[in-house]
Amino acid sequence: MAQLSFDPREITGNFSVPGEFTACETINTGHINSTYKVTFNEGGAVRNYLLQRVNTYVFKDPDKLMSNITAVTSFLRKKIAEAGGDPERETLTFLPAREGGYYHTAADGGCWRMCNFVSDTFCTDYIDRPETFMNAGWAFGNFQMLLGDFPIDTLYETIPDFHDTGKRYAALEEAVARDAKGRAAGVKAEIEYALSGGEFATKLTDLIKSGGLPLRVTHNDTKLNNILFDRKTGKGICVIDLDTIMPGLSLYDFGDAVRYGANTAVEDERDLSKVTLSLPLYEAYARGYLSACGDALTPAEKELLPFSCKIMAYEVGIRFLTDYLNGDVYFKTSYPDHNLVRCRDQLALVRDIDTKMGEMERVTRSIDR
Ligand code: GN1
Ligand code: MG
Repeated sequence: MAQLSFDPREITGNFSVPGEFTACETINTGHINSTYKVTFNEGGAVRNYLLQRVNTYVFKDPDKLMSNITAVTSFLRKKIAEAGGDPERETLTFLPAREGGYYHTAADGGCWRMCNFVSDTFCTDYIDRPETFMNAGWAFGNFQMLLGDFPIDTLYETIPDFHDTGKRYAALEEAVARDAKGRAAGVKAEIEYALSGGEFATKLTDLIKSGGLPLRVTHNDTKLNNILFDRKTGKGICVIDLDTIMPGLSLYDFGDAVRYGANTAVEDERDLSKVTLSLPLYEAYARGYLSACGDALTPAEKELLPFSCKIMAYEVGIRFLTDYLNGDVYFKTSYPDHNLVRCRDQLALVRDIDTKMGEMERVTRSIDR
């Protein structure tokens, strides 16, 4: 067992889990929370669970966070059961903490939670074949469909203005002006290009205000690695990382998934010649997504699907740049200029998407006939 900074037996002892703790393994995925697989022996049977330390710098109110998540997962459990599915495998179930509620506050202030570990699934950061990405599109489309009649007003905004690209733009301007770490002079070109996005940064939020786009219950962090795929069938069966479920736009979920999964490079590729938007992958995702929820989308939503990929790549690109300028306080990083590398990658993707916009629009229309 690698060195851990906490005692997993002690932490898991604060939850109602049957059996004896036997092992803890770190799962290195995600830029925000810390995740572990813990194993218990329940009368001779091996039982796995997921244990997570929530990043409370990012999620400042664990009560509201867990209230959103438990409301949504119980709603999903019912829907899945009604449709003849298996709620144990198709959604997350959080374990009650002994102190009440669904999280445990440790002596050092750490916020911990536990949920089921869905067996016989895999989680991936890259696409081996378009079919996997089509299955991802179906999974996030289906997630949105299932939550179509969830009472949206009962959700808390866990991170206010999360996908308000205009506000992300203002935060970048502020970071440039403050230049907390003296890094701005070294990234003038990136700042200049990022600030040239002001002309389209508010396009989606303006449409919300004018009534041109409907608010829906959305996931808001639809990275490929936030889906569990069934090992046997390859289908995307369970959507995970539910922290940012909030009222949002279907376009946030679509664009975010494509900017991550249809990138021909990883999110932190240094060699920008490898960073392009794969049209076959775009098409695969759009097919899967529209097959699950296309009927529920408005014409305006459908028309903006290609643009959503550009704005979501742009938004996260400027978030990485902002965090780089602020001294890497938000995203986990593995080396000193990690956020800058990620920013360059995403802004290169924006440029590439610009050259492919016409083709993406044609592909989208051909699917939605
Ligand atoms: C974060 O936690 P993770 O790695 O799934 C971030 C997303 C970004 C993403 C970029 C709460 O997601 O918004 O798009 O990194 N989540 C939060 O990779 O900020
Ligand atoms: Mg994640």
